[in-house]
Amino acid sequence: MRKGRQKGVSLLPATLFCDLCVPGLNSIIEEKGILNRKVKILRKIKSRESGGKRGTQIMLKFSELYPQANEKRLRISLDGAWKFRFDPEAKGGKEQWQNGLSDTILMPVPGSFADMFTDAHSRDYCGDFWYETEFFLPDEAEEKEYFLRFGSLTHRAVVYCNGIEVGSHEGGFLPVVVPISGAAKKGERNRLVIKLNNELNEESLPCGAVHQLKDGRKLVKPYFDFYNYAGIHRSVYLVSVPKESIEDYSVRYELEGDDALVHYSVRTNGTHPVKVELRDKEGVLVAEAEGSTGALRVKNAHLWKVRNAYLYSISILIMGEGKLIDSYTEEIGIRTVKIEGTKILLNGEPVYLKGYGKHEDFEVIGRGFNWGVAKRDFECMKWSGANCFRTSHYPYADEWYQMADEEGFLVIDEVPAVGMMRSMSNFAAAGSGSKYTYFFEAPTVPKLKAAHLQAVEEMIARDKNHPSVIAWSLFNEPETISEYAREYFKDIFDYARELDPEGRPLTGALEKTSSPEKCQCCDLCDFVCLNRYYGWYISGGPEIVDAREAFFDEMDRWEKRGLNVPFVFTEFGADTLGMEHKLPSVMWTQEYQSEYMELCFEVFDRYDFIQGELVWNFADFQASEGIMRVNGNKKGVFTRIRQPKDVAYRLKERWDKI
Ligand code: GCB
Repeated sequence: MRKGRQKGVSLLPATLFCDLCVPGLNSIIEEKGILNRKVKILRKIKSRESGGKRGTQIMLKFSELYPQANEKRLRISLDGAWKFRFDPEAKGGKEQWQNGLSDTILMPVPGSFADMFTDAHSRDYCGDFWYETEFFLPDEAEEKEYFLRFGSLTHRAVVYCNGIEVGSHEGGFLPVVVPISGAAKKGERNRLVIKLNNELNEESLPCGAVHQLKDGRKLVKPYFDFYNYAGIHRSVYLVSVPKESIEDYSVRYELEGDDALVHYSVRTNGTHPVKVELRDKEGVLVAEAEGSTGALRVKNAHLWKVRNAYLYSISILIMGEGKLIDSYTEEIGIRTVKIEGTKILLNGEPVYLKGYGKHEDFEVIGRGFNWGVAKRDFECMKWSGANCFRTSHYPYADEWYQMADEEGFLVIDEVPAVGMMRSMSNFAAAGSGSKYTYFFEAPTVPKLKAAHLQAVEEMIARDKNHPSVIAWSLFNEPETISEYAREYFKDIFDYARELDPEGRPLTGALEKTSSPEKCQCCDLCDFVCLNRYYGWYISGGPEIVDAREAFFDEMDRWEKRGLNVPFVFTEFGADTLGMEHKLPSVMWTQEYQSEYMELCFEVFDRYDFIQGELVWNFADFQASEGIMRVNGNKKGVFTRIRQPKDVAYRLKERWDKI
């Protein structure tokens, strides 16, 4: 065993954690091998039926269930001020910083480090950086398994407990769960050190590059249009679960007249029987069943509806010798999602999506999760009459989905597959269709694809039980017109279809080069999402009349292609400075943003197959510096501090009526 490796956990080798989703994944980099291997793994784990007609219970090594405290489980927050240190020379490993950091500063967790600083070098730091804190491991009487659960670690991390490596993870937008039972000491304070890295490359998601500056510093060059915030962005929990525990569950719904069937499937790591109970909002038991798979019949079911959510709570119990061994309780909503022809059906009723593409982005905290900001965002979205948002361009913190469940919001959940075009200004290239590279032909693709499959798997594992999640978005604006792209995405879509127990619709956001004539991937999508900027990147200002023509022309061509699926605009927008006014309008003014929207509305209202409009963006957000951006992207309907621009009132007027 290598020095520093966790003792007594030979069953949990170091590779285990990077290979968290599919054991051995990281070592499989030969492209063809990846999917075959994954499919094989799926077959293996299919032995436990998911209780649904489609979908497989995902066999992540560690439970993705959101941590909770109850009579059998412990959940202790480690959020607060941690120690922090940059490591520009990448000497931390050699100097054994995992045993404790010196010369540290304080850094809030959760939060991005960038905007905490007042100097540019620190803000724009690129490379390794370290965090440290301590935690006390209670000496519980019962034998337990102990884990640390990070909502995310951006973009890659190695976790050490008392100097021992307990896990590592690639990908900055999904939970990282590491076992610490073998490394942490009960009844004592334990040292937790994490090495992070925020570099971008073409083998992991999102894509980008690193540029060497003349003074020796590294500068990150995202191939996407949002600031490359990094750090510990989400809450960190110390978790204990009984030795025999509930690892995962999934649900799927069937409506039968006024009743509903909740098909469930539970995965435990033991042999004791499982019991499932369903309670209504008042806490009244409405159905119960025994067995790790089964169905609960709910008489006169209250359905989870758009902006009118009804949540039941599902309790899963493992019982043994008349005693409770483990339990897990969560809120779920009974609803179905289906695509039929050009309609999106929720509980069998057509729904038109109104809302936003968003970002996790705010002053000072960057991409750090904050309940107050999330609350304000939901209030602003509700005020404007919205019912939906896309988690552009990565899965958000768990708590966003919990709030969406509660508020009856529909979520298009997106993997961090963004920047898949080798360009520093993708957003502009994408809008005009001017730049184009055969990204999926590169030698980096096999590794990238492995990372992509892993992210899809982790996202579906984490979010599958949220009623708010109505669809999975598997990409944002990649090249989709080559045969390579088709081959690449076919595998990604097939894999996602296998994984979701509910078989939710799959989609991805297409940029303009993905035209009706050339796109090779739109038929993989259950509904097509378009990002279009006619009147902004194309024919803006005085040329808006040409934009109108071109926009109608493209939509006529989509109609001709006859895909017979719903289309949703996942992006349309115009940069607008919150203080700028001009009569008559010019680009960047409030007046122009409103005129631009009228053009879009005219197009949306003409075609029946258009079933949704998600404006880009909910709020102004930080992006990399450049001549295209004025201290960030200003396409927000709200300013970065969440105050409405003029156009917000126009959207409200329109959406309140739809
Ligand atoms: C896009 C991208 C988005 C950008 C947006 C823009 O097409 O998907 O990430 O921020 O355009 O504002 O240019």
